[in-house]
Parts: sequence; C-alpha cells; structure tokens
Amino acid sequence: MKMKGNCWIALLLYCCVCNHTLFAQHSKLDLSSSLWKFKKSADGSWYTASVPGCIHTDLLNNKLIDDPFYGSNESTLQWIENENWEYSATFYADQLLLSKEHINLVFEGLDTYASVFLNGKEIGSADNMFRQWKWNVKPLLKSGENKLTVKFISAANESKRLYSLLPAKLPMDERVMTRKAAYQFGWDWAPRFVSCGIWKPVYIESWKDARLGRAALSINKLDSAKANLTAKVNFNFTDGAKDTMHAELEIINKNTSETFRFAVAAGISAQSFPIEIKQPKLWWCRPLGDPYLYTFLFRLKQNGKVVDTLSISYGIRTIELVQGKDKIGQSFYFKINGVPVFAKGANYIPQDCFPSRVDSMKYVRLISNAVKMNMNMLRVWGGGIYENDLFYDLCDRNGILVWQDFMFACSMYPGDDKFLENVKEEVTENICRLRTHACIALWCGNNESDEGWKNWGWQEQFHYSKEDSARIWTDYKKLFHELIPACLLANDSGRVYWPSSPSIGWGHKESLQQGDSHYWGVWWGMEPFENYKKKTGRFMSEYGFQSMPSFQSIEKFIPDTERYLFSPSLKVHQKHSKGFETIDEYMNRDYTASADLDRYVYLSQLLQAEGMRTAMEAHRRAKPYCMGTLYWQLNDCWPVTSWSGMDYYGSWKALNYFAGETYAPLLVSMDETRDSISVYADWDGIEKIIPVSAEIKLINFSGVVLWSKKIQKKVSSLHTEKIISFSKQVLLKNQSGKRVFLHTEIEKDTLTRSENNFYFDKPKNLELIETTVQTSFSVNPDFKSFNLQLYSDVLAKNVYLSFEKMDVEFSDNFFDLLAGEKKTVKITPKQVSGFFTNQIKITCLNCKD
Ligand code: BMA
Repeated sequence: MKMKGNCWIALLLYCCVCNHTLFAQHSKLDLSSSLWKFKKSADGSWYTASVPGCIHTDLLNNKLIDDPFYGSNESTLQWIENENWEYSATFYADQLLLSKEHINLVFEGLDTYASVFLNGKEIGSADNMFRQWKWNVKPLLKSGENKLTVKFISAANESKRLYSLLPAKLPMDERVMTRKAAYQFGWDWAPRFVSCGIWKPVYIESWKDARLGRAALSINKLDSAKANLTAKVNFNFTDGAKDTMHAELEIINKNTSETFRFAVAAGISAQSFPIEIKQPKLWWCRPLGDPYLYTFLFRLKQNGKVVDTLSISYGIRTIELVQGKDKIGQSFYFKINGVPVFAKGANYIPQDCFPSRVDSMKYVRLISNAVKMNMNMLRVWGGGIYENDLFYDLCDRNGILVWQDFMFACSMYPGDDKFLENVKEEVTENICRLRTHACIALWCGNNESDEGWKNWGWQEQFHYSKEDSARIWTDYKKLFHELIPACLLANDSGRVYWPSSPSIGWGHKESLQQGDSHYWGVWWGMEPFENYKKKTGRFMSEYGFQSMPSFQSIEKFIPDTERYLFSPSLKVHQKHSKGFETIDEYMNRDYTASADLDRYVYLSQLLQAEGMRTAMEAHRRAKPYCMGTLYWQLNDCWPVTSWSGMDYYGSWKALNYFAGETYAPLLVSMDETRDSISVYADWDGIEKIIPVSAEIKLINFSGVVLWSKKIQKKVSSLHTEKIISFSKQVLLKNQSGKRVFLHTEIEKDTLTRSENNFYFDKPKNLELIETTVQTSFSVNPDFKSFNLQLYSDVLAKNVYLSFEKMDVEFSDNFFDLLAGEKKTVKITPKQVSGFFTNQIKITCLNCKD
C-alpha cells in the first residue's frame, strides 16, 4: 500500500452485433456451462459451482456464506483464503472431436495456483491468473464421459511461503510473489478477499490440418489517398499436412468488400501480407472525430476449402507521445493523426472484488457513463486485472483512449528466472491479445513502483543493506527496463512504453515539469484544494479525494441499526487509515458539517466534487502546458467510501455530474488571482477556432443582477483563452462577497454551451437565504421518464435530488438553481415499478428542512 504522504447508439448496436473483436473459428467445445461442482479439498461434500466464477461467489450462491459485502462480514470470511478448493466437471467427447488431429483444453484464466487433472491424470499446473493455460489432451480424452478436476491451493498461503524465502522482504507483503490481482489482497479502497477459481471461460479447441494463430496489423504508410497495412499472421500446420497441402489466405475488408488473396508458404509459422486501403477513414478519439473501425475477415483455405477464420476490428490511426523540451521542462501529450489531444478521464479499477461476475451490461454501462461524462481516456490501473476484450472493444467503438498499465503496483518485485519467465509469458500474451485495439494509447510498466522506491522510505522500513537495495533495484530494471520493453519490441513495436506512472514523485518540483504526475498534496498531504491551481503538471494521471456512496446505496450494504456516522460497519467500508478524519478536516474548512449521516453523505460528495472541479478546471486552463487530466478513480469494486465518482452499484456521486460539465468540449471557468478575477474559455472540439459569445453577470442571492457584460471572442483549440479580467474590488464595490456571485454563460451555438458560477467565499461563509424549491412533474412521450421542473425565488445552492430506496437516473444533479430560473431535469427510474413522484427528496445547502 502507498506510504506517501452520444454514443448510446454505438453501444447498443455493438451489443447486438458481436462480442469479440478477434475470434478464430476452429471447433470449440464450451466447458463453461458444463455441470461444475466444488468442494473444500479436505471435505467430502460437493456443491454446485458456476464457471466462470470463484470460490466466494460459489459459496454465496450455495448460501454457505453471507454476502461478503454486507455490514462487517468481511472479517468473518477470511478463512476462505486459507483453504484449498477443488472443482470438477464431467463432459462428453464424441467421435468427431476424437477424430481431430489436435485437441487442446484451454482455460482462459485460472486463479491462481491450480493443478489440472483429466480422467484422474495430472495434465498440468498453473501459477498466474493473468495467463491463458492450454494443454494437449488428445492422449487422455476418452470417447463418452470424461472427468475434469481442478485443484486450487491457497494463493494466500503459497504467497506467504514464497515471501518467507526471500533474502530481504519486498515492500507491501506476500502478494508481490504471486501473479494475481493485487487489489484482492486489500487496498485503500478494497477489502481483502483472496479468492480462487476458474475465473474465465474454459473450452476444448480442436482442429485437423491447419489453423490460424494470432494476427497483428500495423500501418506502414498513411496518407489521405491510401493506407498501407501489414497483416502478420501466425499459422499452425499439422506435420503430415505441411508439405502436401495448398494453403491460401483471404483477407476481406468487410467495409469495402474488397478481398486480398495470398498464397501461404508451405508449413510456415508466420507470414506477413500487405493490405491497401484507398481513401482510408481514420479512427479518432472523442471529441476530435468518429472512431471509425474497419473489420477484416481472415479466411484460411486448404485446397480451396475454408478451414479457419478470424475477424479483427481495426482503427486506422497514428498515435504519438510528444515529449519536446521547452523552457520549463518537457511536454507530455498525445497526438492522434497529428492532432494534439487533451486527455480527459479517470483511473479505472476492476468493477468487482470477484471480477468473474461482472456481466457484459456492466461493461456497457461503465463505458456509456464515461461517454456521458465527455471522457476520452481511461487508465487501466496496475493493481487490478488486464481487462477482458469487451472493455477494449467498447473503448474502440466509443473513441476512448486507454492508458494501459501492466499489472504491477506500489511495490518492488522478485527478479529470479522463474518469476521473470512467468511474467514474460503473461506480458507477451496480453500484448498480443490487445495490440489490435486502436484505443490503446500507451503501455505503462507499473503504478508507483519507481516513485515508491525513491520516495516512500522502503529502504529504512525494511532495513535494506546496500546489497539488498542494489539487488532489488537491479531486479526492478530487469523487469521494467529490459523484459517488458523487449516483449513490446517483439510484438507491438509501434506503441509507446512508459516504465512507471508517475515518472517522478509528487514531492519533487520536477514532477510538475515533465512526464505524468500523480499529485497527492491534496488528500495525502492535507494541502488545500486551491493548490490544484498551483500544482499543475504536464499530464495529471492521478489526483483525487474521497466521498461516501449515496444514502440509497448505503441502505444496500449497511444494516439499519448501523446507519449512523462512523458506525462499525461504515468503518469496515472505509479502507484508508485516516479516511474519515481527512474528509472531516476538509469538510470543516468549507462547509458546516453535520452529524446526520444523510446530510454528511451529501456534503462529502459536494466537497469531493468541488475539489475535483477545482483540479479539472485548473488542468484545462493550463493547456497546452498541461495536456491531460485523469482523476482517481472512476469506479469501485465493492460498496465503500472511496475516491470514486460512481459507487459499486453504478450510482453517480456529485463528482460525475461535475466531471461531465468540466470535460465538455466547451468549458467556461473563472479564477481569482490576487485582486483580479479572470474568465477563461477552453475548447477542444474538432474545429481549430470557434467564435463564442459570453455573458457575465454579478447577481445577488435574491436574483437581482447588479452588473453584466457581453463579449464576443474567438477561441482556439490549441490553448485556453482568457476572455476578460477585472478587478474584484471594482466589481464588488460596496457589495459583500458573501451575498453575491458571478454567473457566466458562454455559447458557440445552442447545443454547445457552458455555464459556471464563481463564489467569492467558502460555502460555509455565504449568507444564503433559506428556500423551499417548488417542483412539478410531467411524463415524457417515451412513457419511461419524467421531466421535473424546479423553481426557487432565491438562489438554491447545490440542489440534490434523490428518491428513497429507488435507483433513478437524473440528467443533472447537485446544481445551483438560480433565483427565478425554471430548470428541467429528466428523471428515469431504473426499476419499472415502485416509483412514486411524490417520494422525491430535495436537499440543498440552503433548503428548509
Ligand atoms: C493512487 C493509486 C492507488 C491508491 C490511490 C489512493 O496513487 O495508485 O494505489 O489506491 O492512489 O490512495
């Protein structure tokens, strides 16, 4: 653990059309759905299992344990990790299958230490959750019934055993010894559930004479007239068939129906083929253009007959990481098809402690949320998992770039040959699986290992001798400076590799002058939110602040007797040692805190959202010095108080609404420096320059406009424009800053606009006028949603809409309702029944109880 201080249509269509970008069509016998059962190795009783799945969810489904996420159950379920578990299934093999020349048993993922038996004989063992495991089962497969058994030994115990053999302890704990998702051993937002199981699909694949292996596409030359691509394809041929067969490969461009035909050299294992595309359409990330994808169908023919096929969706684009020296340091930004991208997004962690139960709709919802929030980049963080194909397919289809970490985080790692060989296989396999995805912008070696080694005092904490330190650092270099770059060079040489995120720790001024930064002065360093404005680096890949999940979510995992502040169960669902204290300290700086849980939750979300907005706006205002902002963290893996913008159940916190506004292509923001206030416009859409009209008003809380100004301006996408500056004193004259605010609206056209409010004092010091917000509902023509009209005579600050015990989607929330304004919010209940409009609850900073 750290010691530092609207593409809905695209999404829906995608769901109907396909599940994987890349699939080969030799025969597959799916064993996931076979009847699996499980038992504790030491016991005799078998229970029904789900595959893919894991031991915790199987125990839960059989009602053998209580919900691991409920109340304080976590601690009572720790025994599970110390046991060994066994899974077994029977399946039938027919003559057709047995007649195949090659028959492999394939586990897409085994978590983690497993021995696999077929009909009583051991066929192999596994020791890496991130790898696929494949064994030839032809010699052991019987006609009729076959029995498959997988025996898992405790990953926790095995990790501890390996850890105890180390000459000097590595940072963190035993988890570093095992290639298993690190967050499952507990994190500062995750419980400890060290699970095991067949967590990905399992099947038998078979083929006769020839089949397609992996394929990779790369761009050799690209201009508006044509794209020259190379398809490098791997083949498997049966020894006997190698020389006699006449093999051909067809590559069909499904978008144009053009077919390319090639002879395949006899018995060759890999061959490259040229493909030309005339007037290529490019893949763009949001909001710079459409994420256009080509589909290529590869057909392997043997003596004129198709024997195998493979389909790849591919985006034609160039991507570069620009690191040019400048007066202050070195730039750090991506160019897509030659155009600079300002990256807006968040850090992504696995969606569940038990990733096998994250269904496809959860992925669809997650990416659609990122789209709604105007994000164009997600960072897949290194303490989790390499995500499944669907995740990257959805990012491809929705123009969301991916910063992909390899799965190493916040520690140093062993450097022995066995460990490195295992990692080499893992890294190579995942590179080859993911390299065809246009969305992947960069490969990154690890999260915070370099920073940790140099700044977190591990040397003292673990009492390293000079020799220990030298060896551990040499091992680090072997892994992140040699092995991984070599795997990339061999398999995906066109993409950038960045050894560690961040490149320099946040305590050093250089961290803001070059590379990517994780700025944790706010939160870990207890610095004020305003420091986000001063501590802006070249690419802000992490910064964040915690908040609590909504009260409706809390009701799902905290027993009703414990729904009060800092109850034992609420504390179990806060994994940062000083989490609540930190929230409290910041809350008291800005708000009048409350002992009432419901109010505290509301304030904690507002606090987080305002803090993050300060950061996101500052990062955009610093363009082009700063060219990226990814807050920590997008989502949760269980219900918890954390840095996330949406909770485990998918409910949006205030942060998500603020992020959606702040990440929109057009943003107006205001900043105060000494005595002056400036208004800025930032534009990062397709057009290089746009005209905007802006209106700035000084308004008191009763709605009286005291001053206003209209301005026309041209805004370039290359840098943020200052629209106007004025002296605070001259503007306020005799008015108290506690009773007025600045309201600014900026507009390109009626669809592209941004508005923002600037307050002259902290919320707790504002002299807001008490109000009751009036509401009226009308049903929308879709008969699925309602429009809620809101009205208040005076400013209602940070209006929060909620429904008791109801999951509801709001088109906006936590907004300021201006005096006399009629605001409409669209409300879509997630459940079909049980929704009563009169159960709406309206909270605001100055609402009457
Ligand atoms: C970041 C991450 C995580 C951690 C988070 C909050 O730096 O890389 O390790 O959970 O901070 O502390």
